[in-house]
Parts: sequence; structure tokens; C-alpha cells
Amino acid sequence: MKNYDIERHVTGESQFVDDVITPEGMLHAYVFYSEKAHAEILNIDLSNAEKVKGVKAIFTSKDIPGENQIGGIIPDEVLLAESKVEYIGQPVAIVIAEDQLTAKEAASKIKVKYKKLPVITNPREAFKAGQMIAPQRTFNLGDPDNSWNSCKYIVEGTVESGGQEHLYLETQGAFAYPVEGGGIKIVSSTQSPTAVQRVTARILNLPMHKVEVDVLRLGGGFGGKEDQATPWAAMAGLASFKLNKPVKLILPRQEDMIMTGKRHPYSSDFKIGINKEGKIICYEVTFYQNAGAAADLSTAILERTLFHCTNSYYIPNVKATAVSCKTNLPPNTAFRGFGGPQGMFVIESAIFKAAEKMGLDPSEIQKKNLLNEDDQFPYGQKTENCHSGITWKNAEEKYSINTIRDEVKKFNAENNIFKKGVSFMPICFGISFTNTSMNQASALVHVYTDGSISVSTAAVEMGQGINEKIRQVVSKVFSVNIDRVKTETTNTTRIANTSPTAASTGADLNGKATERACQHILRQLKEIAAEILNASSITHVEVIDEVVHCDGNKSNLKWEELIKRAHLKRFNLSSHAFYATPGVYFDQEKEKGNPFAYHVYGTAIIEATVDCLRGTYKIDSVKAIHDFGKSFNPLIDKGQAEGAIVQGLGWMTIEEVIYDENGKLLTDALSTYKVPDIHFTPDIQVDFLKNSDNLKGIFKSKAIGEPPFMYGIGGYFAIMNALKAFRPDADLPISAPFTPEKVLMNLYSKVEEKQPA
Ligand code: MTE
Ligand code: LUZ
Ligand code: MOS
Repeated sequence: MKNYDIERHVTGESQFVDDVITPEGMLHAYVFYSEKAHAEILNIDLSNAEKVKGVKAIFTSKDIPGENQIGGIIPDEVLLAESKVEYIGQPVAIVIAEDQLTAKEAASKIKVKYKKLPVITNPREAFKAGQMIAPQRTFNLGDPDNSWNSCKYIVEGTVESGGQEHLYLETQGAFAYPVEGGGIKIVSSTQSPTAVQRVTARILNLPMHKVEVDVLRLGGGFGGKEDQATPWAAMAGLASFKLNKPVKLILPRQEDMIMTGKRHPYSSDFKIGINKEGKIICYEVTFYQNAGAAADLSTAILERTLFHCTNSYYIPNVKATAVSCKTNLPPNTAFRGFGGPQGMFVIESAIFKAAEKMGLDPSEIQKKNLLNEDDQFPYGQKTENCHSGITWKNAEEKYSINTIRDEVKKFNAENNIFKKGVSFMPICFGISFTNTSMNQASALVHVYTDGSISVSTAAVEMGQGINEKIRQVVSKVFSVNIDRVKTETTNTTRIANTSPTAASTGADLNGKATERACQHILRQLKEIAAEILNASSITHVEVIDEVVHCDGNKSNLKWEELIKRAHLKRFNLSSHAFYATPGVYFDQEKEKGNPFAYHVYGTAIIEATVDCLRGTYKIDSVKAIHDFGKSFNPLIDKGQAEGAIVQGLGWMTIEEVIYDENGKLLTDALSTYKVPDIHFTPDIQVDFLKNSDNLKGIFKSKAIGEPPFMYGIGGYFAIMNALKAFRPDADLPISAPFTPEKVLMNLYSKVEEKQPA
């Protein structure tokens, strides 16, 4: 079993946006962006830029025929700046030239006169100044205000978590070309073809049917192309439409890093109350989300932070407040976990700090408070087939936690400079778009007369292996060899009104739509088979391994012959089917509902070794019992888990997004922004939780894309525990990422560091 794309990737045949054979006469775009984080635009002088040889045109907001508006949830974001700019990297003009370098050179000759305005980069400052993206929200459970009395231990604190660069290997990009009748066709590297179509239509003042969007595959998305692939496609569309020529826009890496938003940094306050038995009685938390200069997906991300603020614990009294703060940074956006990791990091920090006060290992509190069957989340939904306890117990046993602890103890007793730490990280992640209406997908399946099969869905392949899974669905429903099945590009003319491939729902939503489409065709095929084999009804016939069986006996009728006969008899060999997740809803007024189809559980044990002289460290191992449901592609699923774990560790440890006080990104290249490589990567062991059937997922599986990301949070606390072995009494601040520099400071800080505001 292997991923469909593997051979093409390895031989270099796989095409990304910049590789696709393009129409003749392609022009190239470069985006001129704001150099100020907050300013009025007094004047834009294009004259010197226009004189550069090879420049064809320069477009500003004035050239937009439709509405200069790209906001998806809240209409608060322009495609091209008008009278003001709100972050460094905000697009101001698009330069079109014969090649990208010429366009870039011309862009450097554009002169803008700015009148500087005050810059805010910190979410708490923005909040104080009243700069909110939307009204704040609060989730309530039980009676938080009156339950502190029954707590023996009450601990308060502040938690910081940083941004994260998506670093998809393929940078943002698209090309567009005019088509007959005044329409436009766009090839885009987007997780959301429909968002590209809708926004481009709005920008160009066209009906959506005149904008066709095609997506072959992405060189990674990780959420960074859920909303933020749209502007580049719309810009290519705009230029192509105006010039009546094909136009390509590919962001160079540095521009991509400067201009696009990242994972949202959060600054949070918590208060946790625990009784003498170690049960968490009450939890109060306030999240300040650094949204950047526009809403983008921030409000949806904030909502998921609230949904996951108690992670895998049952807490009877909860008050969780979250506010999205507008700052002068690029609009932050979706990133694997979608606000969930930020929420979970705070409860884990609260438990860590409470354990410190109680003189316990955090795992004692974690374990005592795990969710049980029928426990209620702060948003009203109750657990069903809860696997919190079982994954924890299996992890303890399978990975011999007592042996690990003994070894760590021994090591720490024998070593003065190197110290080891171990942590547990349980996870619980809800599957479904929290915006109920987005939980829909469709599929279009054609069986050709030679027996080969083509399938189109709303799913976008970005490396997560969705195409292989869709092929498996087709192959399984028809019981034919998987080599007969081809997944087509994701295209808005074949599959309309798509939700983005996101929220880890790609396989469930599109797989189920595909399953239905295949079942429609199969029904027709069974009818013709029953006729040919003189069976009294279709219940007697079945296709097994490409051969029709009648009452369990193999017939002579094979797949290819069956298809030919069906066609001659004028049966429909194509089907379009639709799927919408049943039973999900959420009431934003009451902040209660049943937003998730199901939850994904798991427990990881993480070990780290810290060099307490230098502050450097190694994450030694991550071992996880993960609830995959009944995986129907264990290889892909394991790969997803491993990749997510490394990405989660990166967020918690070495990946540091730094903006200076003027809103300028200092970490805009791989020389300054460090990501995990193979040397960083620990030993990872992911084991499948046994006997986990999930009736709500495709073929009883569970979604895999995002949940394992959050095991990475355990990396932070494994390092913390190692520090505790070196400095048992220090009350260290919690501030991710835990870079080696920060670890070093924490090892030797004389006074307790003040939390960065
Ligand atoms: N894996 C790879 N290789 N590349 C990606 O861009 N994106 C992740 C995850 N795994 C991603 C990935 C994110 S953020 C999501 S939401 C899911 O894949 C989306 O795909 P799925 O819904 O098919 O799981
Ligand atoms: N995108 C979205 C997501 O629009 N809604 C979600 O709930 C979500 N969850 C995870 C990742 N992307
Ligand atoms: Mo993933 S953040 O849902 O694209």
C-alpha cells in the first residue's frame, strides 16, 4: 500500500502550479506591498516603475472592476490597499511584466508617500485600545463563580504561545487566463477552490459561473491555503482579465513569509481550582488572540480554542472567555489544529502549575480528570465512545511508564549537567467544521466503457493522501482493482460550492459522497447483471474482485463486460452524490450544541533531555496510543500522525516567529526561522488503539489530519520537567516556543522572569 502520488513525487513528475504547461504569452506578476505597519497612503507614484522595460501594466485598487473585498467571514479586508495600510506586507499594487524579475525590479521603483500611524502588535494592548475583530465570547458550564470555595488549591497564571509559519514547500501561487465569453480560468494552489471562485467573481464583478478554478495538488497547505491562497489567485485573475492575457503569480519564499499570516499567537490568563482528592473543580480562562490586521478565519479559530479549552478533561465548572484582537500584523489564519492547540496548551499549563503547587507530577492530576463516557463538554455535547482513559492506560502499559520513570530518575541522579524529563499528553479533538453548514461535500463518478473509473470530489490533495483514500473508497464499493481508479483535479465546474479541504474532514465528507455515488452506479450495474444472469432480483448478485457473483457463485461475467453491456443497454454509468454530516448543530446565542460528529482521542508519552549548561535539548521520543478508529490506510494515517507530531513539537520548541515593535517580520527566511529537521526528529512510535470502530466516519475510520499535532504540546512539558530536575524550586514562566535561548534563561535566571506582555 502506498500513496498514489509517491512515484511521481520521487521521479519529479508531479506538477505544482508553477510546473503546469501554460497557455502561450504568459505574463508574470509581482506584488508590491506596504513597508509600513500602519499608515495613511498619501500618494502612490508609479511613473518610474512603469518606465522599466518589459513592464506591461501596474494595477492598484482603482483598477478593480468589482468590489475590493476578500473577507470570508467578516468583510473587513481589501485585496489591494486603498487609503491606508495596516500591516507590513499588505498588497498595494500588482506589477505585470514579461518575467518575474522584471516585475520585481519595477516594483522596487514604486514610491509611496505614507503618513505614519501608531502601531500595535500586542493583543492585550489592542484589547485595551478597544481593537476587537468581533465581540468576545464566553462558554460556561456549571457554576464557576460559586465553586472556588470547594477547591483546596487555586492557582493562577499567564501563558504565552507563539505563531507558526506554515512553510508549505510550494509557496502561494496561481495562474489565470481568459476564456471565451469574458470568463476566466484559474489554476490555483488552494485548499478552497470555491473561495477562490467566489472572491475572484466578486473582484471582477462576474457571476461565479464565469470563473472556473482548477486545483491539481498542493505542495502542502497546513491551513495556510484555506483562506490565504485566495488573494494571489484573485490578483492573477484581475490582471489576466484586464489585459486579456494569461498571468502567473508565484510568491517567492521571502515574500510569502512576509505577506501571509501564520498560526495565531495567544496570550492567556488562567485560574484553576482543585479539591483535596485532586479533582479539577473549576477552571476560568481568558484568551487574547492576536488576529493581525483583518478577521480572515480568526473568529472561527477562536471558537475552536473555546471548544478545546478543557482538552481531554472533565471539568464541571468552566468559564472560558475569548477575544480576537486586531493588531498591525499580517492577518493570522488557519493552521493545523485551528486554535485547538492554543486552547489545550493553556489547560496543560494550568495543570502543570497546579501540580507544582501540590508537589505532584502533573500526570497524577491529568489522569484523575480524564473524560469518561457521557461527560459534558462546556459547549453542551457529551462524550460518546470516549477513549480518553483507555488510550492513557494502554500507553502506561505498552510503553512501561514505570520503567521509563525509573530510568529518568536514575539518569537525573547520576548526571549534574544533563537532565531528563518525561510528560504525558492526552488529546481530545472534535471532528467537523464548527460552522455546521460547512459539513457538506459531493462527488462525481464516471465509469468509462473500458471499465476505468474517474472520480472528482471537493477534496484537495495536499500531501495528506486524500486521493489514495478516495480511490480506495471507489475500489472497495465496486470491488475492482484500485488501478482502475483515477482521481481528477478538484474543479469548480465538476464539483460546485465546495467547503475547503480542512478541519481533517476531507476523507469523511468526500469519501462518503464518493461512496454514495458509487453505490448509485453499482445499483444500476446489479440490475443489468441480474438481467443477464437471470437472477430474480439484484439482492442475488454481487461484484467480488471484478467478477459478478450470483447467489455466492462466481459467474463468467467480468467487470469490463458488465460495463459494456450496461452501456449498450443505456444504463447511467455516471453519478453525482452529496453528503452532509447528520446530527451536528450549534447555537451561538446559548453557546451550546452538538458541533462535532465525533471526537478523536489519544495519549502520548514524551521524553526529553536538556543540556543544563547550554540550554540545548533533544526530544528523545514520542510514543502514542492513537485512536484512528478502524484505519483503512494505516500507512498514510501513521505518516499523518508522525508528521503532525513533528510539526507540533516544532511549534512548541524551536519555531519562533518574531516581529519587531514596528511590525516588521525578523524571521523571514530559513536562516532565522528554524524548523524541525531529521536530526531534530525524535524516535516516534505511534500505535493504533485496538477495537475502535467509528460508525460516524468513512469505513469506520477516524479523521487523522490534525489531532496528533497536539501531542507536540507534551514536548514543552517534557523539557519543563527536565528543568525541574535541575532547578526544583523555580517558578518558571510558561511561554512557548521553548527555544534553547529561553531554556538557558530559565536555567539561570536570578529573579523570576516577568512574563512578556
Ligand atoms: N499533510 C500534508 N502532507 N500536507 C498538508 O498540508 N494539512 C493538514 C493535514 N495533513 C496537511 C497534511 C491539515 S491542516 C488538515 S486540516 C488536513 O491534513 C486536511 O486534509 P484531510 O481533511 O484530508 O485530513
Ligand atoms: N476550518 C474551518 C477549520 O473553517 N472551520 C473549522 O472548524 C476548522 N477546524 C479545523 C481546521 N480548519
Ligand atoms: Mo487544516 S488547519 O483544517 O487546513
